[in-house]
Amino acid sequence: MPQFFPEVKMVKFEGPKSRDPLAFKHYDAGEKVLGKTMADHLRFSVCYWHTFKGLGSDPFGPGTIIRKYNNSSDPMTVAEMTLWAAFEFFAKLGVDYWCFHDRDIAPEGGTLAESNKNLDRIVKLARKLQRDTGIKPLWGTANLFSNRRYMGGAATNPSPAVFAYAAAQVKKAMEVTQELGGAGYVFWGGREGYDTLLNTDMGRELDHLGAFLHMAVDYKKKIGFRGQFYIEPKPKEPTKHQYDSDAGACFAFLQKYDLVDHFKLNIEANHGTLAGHTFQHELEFCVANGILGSVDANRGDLLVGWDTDQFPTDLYDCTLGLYTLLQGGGFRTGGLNFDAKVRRQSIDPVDLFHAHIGGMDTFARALKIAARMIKDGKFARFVSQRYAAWDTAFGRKIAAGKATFAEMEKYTLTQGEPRIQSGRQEMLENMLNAYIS
Ligand code: XUL
Ligand code: CO
Repeated sequence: MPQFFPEVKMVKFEGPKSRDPLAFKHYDAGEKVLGKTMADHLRFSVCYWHTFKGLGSDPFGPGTIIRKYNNSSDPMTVAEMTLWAAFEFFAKLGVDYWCFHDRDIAPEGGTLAESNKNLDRIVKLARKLQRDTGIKPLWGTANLFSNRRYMGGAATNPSPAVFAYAAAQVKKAMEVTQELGGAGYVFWGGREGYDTLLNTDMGRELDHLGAFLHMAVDYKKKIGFRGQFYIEPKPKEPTKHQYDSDAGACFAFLQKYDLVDHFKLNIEANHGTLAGHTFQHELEFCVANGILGSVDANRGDLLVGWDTDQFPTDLYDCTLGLYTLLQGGGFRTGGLNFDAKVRRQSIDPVDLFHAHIGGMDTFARALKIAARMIKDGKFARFVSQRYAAWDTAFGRKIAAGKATFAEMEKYTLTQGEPRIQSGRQEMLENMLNAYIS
């Protein structure tokens, strides 16, 4: 088979002093941190859609990137060559996982049956390449947002026929993910939302989305798929208002429709910031509510208000994210999937390597820093001291729901003005800086 990335050999760990831009300075897959290898903590995954199908198009112009594996007029030949290129890339980078949408890996045909046939052909090749390399899907998903039939949503479309098409597509995508040994399956609400309430029945659409996800849960049981289901929050784009807008909205939805036992969340950093939260906030909310599943690792741009999907290079954000994640017990089925794309001017294949190496090194550094923060326990001690009064008999009684307003009044009348304490934010931020430098 042709080599699609001949300019890059296997990417190796060379340590912080290395000057080779195509070597890891911090990510050493086998190095143990808090008793687990870096590879097991971080569970890196490459996403198929941006890395192999993204060619740099934006609303102002078509793609700028020309790839050798795209060089055929037959879509199935392109699909096969792209898959070969992808596995060469995964292996050279040294990741264990990949993520895909059904329509990323195989072209959509004229009918559902034809699309399924295309998918089956490509999945056969994917199985072979997975066997050769030992690389598996972190998760699979279905593209329910590109085709024009989904312009008004998939599960929340005003037409039940579109709902049915989407369900059929998810059925097949789940089967394929199972066949490839995927550790999970993601539901990102592509166009599940609205552009104007003048044409939208929100209550009905939410009920339909609930019904759709129950059908998926039933089918999962039926075929014995053991992967974890995830919902991926995003507040806007493509619609003005996406229903799964943030972790809080997803949790409320899952509770209302009695789906909490079947789903965890896939938190994407740039979606969190679009929702007006930090990456760490979204993760912390998930940890606090037992719904942390997986991460789409990327970042936005401070000055740009859309989903720029840039590679994660911000050491602060990644450190704080991993600090929360590690305290929440780390990944089980999930991992760090680079849902990120190179910029429009990064037109060379080698740019894909620079991008991923940078993201992996940033998270590896963040992992080591977060592990030191946890080992030292300074931040955790500060927090537990801040809440120490809740560990007295008085505090415990309130927290257990056994106290009354009348008792609170009596306590306050006898004790008088509460003693308050500094939050010490600046001191804590200085402490954090000392770890990061
Ligand atoms: C879109 C997005 C998706 C999901 C998978 O913003 O993040 O690529 O991750 O459908
Ligand atoms: Co994503």
